[in-house]
Amino acid sequence: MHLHDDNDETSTVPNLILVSHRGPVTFDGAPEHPESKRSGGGLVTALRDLVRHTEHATWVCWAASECDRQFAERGDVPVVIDGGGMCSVRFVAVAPEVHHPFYSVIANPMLWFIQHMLWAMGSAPDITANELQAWQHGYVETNRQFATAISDVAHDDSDAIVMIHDYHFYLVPAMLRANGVANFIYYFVHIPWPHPEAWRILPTRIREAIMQGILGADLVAFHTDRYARNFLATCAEFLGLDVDYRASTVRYEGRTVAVRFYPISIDRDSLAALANTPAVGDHTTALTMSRRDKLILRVDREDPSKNILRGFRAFERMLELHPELTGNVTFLALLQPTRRDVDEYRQYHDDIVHLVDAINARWRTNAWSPIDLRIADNLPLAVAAYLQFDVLMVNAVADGMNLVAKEALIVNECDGVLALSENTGAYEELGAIAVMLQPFDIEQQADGLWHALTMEPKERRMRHDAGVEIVETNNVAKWLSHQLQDIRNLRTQTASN
Ligand code: GDG
Repeated sequence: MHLHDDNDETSTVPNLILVSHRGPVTFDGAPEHPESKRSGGGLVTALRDLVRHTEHATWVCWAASECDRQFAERGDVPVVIDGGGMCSVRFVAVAPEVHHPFYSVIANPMLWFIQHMLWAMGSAPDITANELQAWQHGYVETNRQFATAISDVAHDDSDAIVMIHDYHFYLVPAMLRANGVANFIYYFVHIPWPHPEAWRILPTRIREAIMQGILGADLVAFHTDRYARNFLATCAEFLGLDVDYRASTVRYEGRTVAVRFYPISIDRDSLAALANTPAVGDHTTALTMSRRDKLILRVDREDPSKNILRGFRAFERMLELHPELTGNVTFLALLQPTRRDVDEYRQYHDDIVHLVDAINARWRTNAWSPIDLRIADNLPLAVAAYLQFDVLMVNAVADGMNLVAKEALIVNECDGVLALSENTGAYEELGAIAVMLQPFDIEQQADGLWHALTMEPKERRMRHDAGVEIVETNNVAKWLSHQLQDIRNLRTQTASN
């Protein structure tokens, strides 16, 4: 499988029906005087860029607030996207008793943990009546409600492309077909697709439903070649389907489903604009005062897939091996709270706080604490830290892409070195310029951090410049144009068959 080299513009994007769990905004207050709050995260940012290039987009998403739920009853809401463009948002008001099992039992942790291979399988997960009910009355029901909302939009615009994002809606493509939707259906999975064995955790009928659901799409895509191949292997393993690895297609119910990979990227201009704001300036000044000579940085959601505990242990091991670093290095960890309604995530948060307390208690001096842990949602602070890190640590157990690695390289002004897990999607593009980290090997990570921290200035600069060039070349516009070009080609093929 190869990416295309053509450089199609994204300016002629057909009408889109975008589907993601989180929408571009969420509203607070009364619907007559709503206050909009921009949603965060890499996925929403990339989709907002897509909307900017589209004549007309309807974005179908979850009604996250009371105000969103009231809008859901009134119809589509026009939303202006910063930097230009507009879309209509259609909120889907899923009742809390349906949304909770959908989101907090099945999507997270069950599917997320399977796809990032996080379960400690000797003891977890247990598939009990609770999980089976959460599947039926949470995941299946939420997918059904989304499929109804999407079908309404699609029936009014049969030329529009339906683009469904992430692991929340695996059943929707087949449901759309059952509803008679004839639009082109595109499914993009933002997280890893593991080898087929990983899916054996799920009962047969559930894993088959997931595969049959996704295969309702015309095109299924991932961030990397490896995930796409794993998906094809899963189709063969669980459904016994006829898979063509060379053409990267699978035959299903008389149709050919294309399977592709498009590595997501970032938008340099919007990051540069953010880096120039007064809020980032203030954080930059404060960080310059609080940090020591060397700055190691990590920016992550507080998610077990990000491997935060082993990262701290590796940092501590480096201090043991190189005590001369005492007082001279700061490990700044900016962690965003996430999924706190899931037991595994609350436990992970507690474990992080305890470990950092223990490491700081052991190593601190009167004037220095080695780890500066900040748990907050604060993007301007993250960007301020991007500007000045010496080493960025990304040691994820598994990560679909990891946008932080790309953002931090582009923004950094100190020839910062990327220490990057080999299990991230980003490693396929940036492995050549990064110091590789093996996510389970704490000794190796300690050595890797040390190597990155003590690299000669000339080599730092060379690696950094090469990394920036890679990210600038494989930018978000290219990510979008490759997908749209393939969709155009596949639609033409489908029409002529
Ligand atoms: C999933 C996949 C895939 C950082 N601090 C704050 C904040 N950020 C932004 C970053 C970045 C985004 O959050 C994180 O994106 P990542 O890609 O690193 O990680 P996930 O959130 O796990 O994203 C991942 C991605 O989807 C896209 O496909 O790359 O593999 O797991 O853009 O700048 N955002 C806010 N506050 C912060 O404090 N709002």
